[in-house]
Amino acid sequence: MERKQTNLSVSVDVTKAKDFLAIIDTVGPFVCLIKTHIDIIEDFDSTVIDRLQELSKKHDFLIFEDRKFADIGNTVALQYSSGVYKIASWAHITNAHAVPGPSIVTGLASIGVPLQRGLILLAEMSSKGALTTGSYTEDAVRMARARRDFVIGFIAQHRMETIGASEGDDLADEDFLVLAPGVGLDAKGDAMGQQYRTPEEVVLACGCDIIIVGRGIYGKSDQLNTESVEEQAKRYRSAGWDAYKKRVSLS
Ligand code: UP6
Repeated sequence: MERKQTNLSVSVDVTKAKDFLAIIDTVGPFVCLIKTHIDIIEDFDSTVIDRLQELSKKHDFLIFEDRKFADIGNTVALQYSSGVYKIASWAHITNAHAVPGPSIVTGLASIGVPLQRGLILLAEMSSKGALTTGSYTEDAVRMARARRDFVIGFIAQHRMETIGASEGDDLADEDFLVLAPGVGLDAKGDAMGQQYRTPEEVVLACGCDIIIVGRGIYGKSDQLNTESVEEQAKRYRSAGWDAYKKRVSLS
């Protein structure tokens, strides 16, 4: 983030490998992290991963597969390491729901720790009516605290620092990242319950570190317009980074 002066992560939710790679090559210079949903690509094969890894080196960004694992430890370890996608072999970061309890982290860590991967826990979701509130969020933070060798942060809508802490907890060296999806400068939501807030709201007012932006960057049209994608990536990058600099200067 510091090296590239950006806290923007672009979520590349498109179904054709050509568009997927074209968007990544266009936004690459402006992001710290590319977020993928690899299982929505219709013409997937292993060359997509080869190219993604080349682009990660070319543009100096990390790869975050938004797999949202949610099963028992043994199953998630298999889903993470094996199958068509072999996520652990190429995604620097992946994420998991806290629903199954600490065993999901144990299962994923058995694969991810030896490969020096990082895990993000979903502590709060952006969608309307999400059940990720109150004691659920607190327990997700406690699960992360118990595995700081692997869990590097949260998907959330607020800073998580003091959440779920008990008196006497040593939080001095705690520095979890908070990644916020549901970020948009032009829309307030979509027709399927997504809710958007501005970079200023999530980073400056709520203390999140990274903004995750999908359709705000590349729109909904079937025709990819890389000039407009580049323009939007620059716009979100400066909105996110300005808010981050303001927050850091206040703290
Ligand atoms: N995402 C959310 N909200 C969450 C967790 N994840 O929107 O709480 C993911 C979605 C999508 C992206 O799966 O890939 O972030 C948001 O895309 P959008 O900016 O186009 O709405």
